[in-house]
Amino acid sequence: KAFSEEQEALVVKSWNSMKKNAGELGLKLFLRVFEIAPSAKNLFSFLKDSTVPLDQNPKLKTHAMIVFVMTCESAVQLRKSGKVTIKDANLKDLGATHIKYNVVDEHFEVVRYALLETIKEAVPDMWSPEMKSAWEEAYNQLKAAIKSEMKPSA
Ligand code: HEM
Ligand code: ISQ
Repeated sequence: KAFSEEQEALVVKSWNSMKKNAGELGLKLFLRVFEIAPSAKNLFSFLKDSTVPLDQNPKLKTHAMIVFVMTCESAVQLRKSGKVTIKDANLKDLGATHIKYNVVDEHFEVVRYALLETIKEAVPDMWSPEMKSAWEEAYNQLKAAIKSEMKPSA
């Protein structure tokens, strides 16, 4: 099914309203992920051996923000061309990174769920089933693009 202009608008509109709080949202996204899957903390090199509290970790907020931004960009691409394309070299790096850190399917489910919950709590007045499925579709297509590059290297 095609990604519509309305769906793109729902994603972009909610992100525009959220991005001023991007740091706080990023922290929330991480906390939500670790609430559901505590062991996922060990995947992140900057968290595994860190002695600073999560909310003071400088890398955490920027890392989480990337997930929001990339999902939002996916929505724009989906509407424009019907597919998600990430610049070739970057996509290969992304695939390689996620393979290297042993990210599996279940993790993608956890992050999708946590992302949607975080958005819902950030923009409760805007939230709707349509908004949910727009973000979900953008995320799923982005996930598919990353996973297509997550082939074990020979
Ligand atoms: C690294 C995005 C899903 C765990 C990264 C990086 C980006 C990114 C941009 C940095 C790339 C690099 O350092 O080369 C995304 C997006 C996702 C996604 C857009 C979903 C569509 C996941 C999932 C997990 C995960 C499901 C597992 C919980 C990691 C880890 C790193 C990483 C462990 C390396 C962090 C480090 O430097 O220690 N991700 N990611 N990612 N991601 Fe993801
Ligand atoms: C996946 N990859 C990189 C950073 C992330 C931050 C929060 C949730 C998932 C992530």
